[in-house]
Amino acid sequence: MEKTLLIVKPDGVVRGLIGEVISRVERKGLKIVALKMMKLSKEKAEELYSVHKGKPFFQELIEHITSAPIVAMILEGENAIQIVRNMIGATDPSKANPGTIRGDYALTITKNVVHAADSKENAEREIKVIFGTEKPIEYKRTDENWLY
Ligand code: 3AN
Repeated sequence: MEKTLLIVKPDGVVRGLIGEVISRVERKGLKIVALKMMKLSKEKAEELYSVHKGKPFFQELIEHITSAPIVAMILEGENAIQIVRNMIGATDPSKANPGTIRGDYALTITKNVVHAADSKENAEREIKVIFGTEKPIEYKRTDENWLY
């Protein structure tokens, strides 16, 4: 089953939105197979956002993501990557549709509450950065027969 990485960023954690984010993905039917609160080191943050190295907003991005704890989770489900991207909304909250996490809870592009992997390749890479060799936990949701 497809897996993706979703992160509640420091602004989401500090604003008390961890539960809101988790609640949305749970109700959608996605399975949380790993969950972790941590404070990212500068090195890990730069690894996570390596694709943005050299861009004008890189420094600000690293400063923000290391400014307070994050909550990272691995989510499993059919088409999980695209589904979670749809649920978080556009990167720029002023363009994110209402009903999406960023559309409902964010105003600015750096403090946009969540991060989610945007491809299979990035999901695998980002999961390794955050969870290392830690294995996702296998179990069944009671509603699986009604989701699939
Ligand atoms: P997404 O988080 O939607 O995948 P990315 O991966 O393009 O967006 O960007 C990662 C993060 O970098 C964004 N969440 C945002 O905080 C920041 N970012 C992206 N583009 C800009 C920009 N033009 N100005 C400032 N920050 C940006």
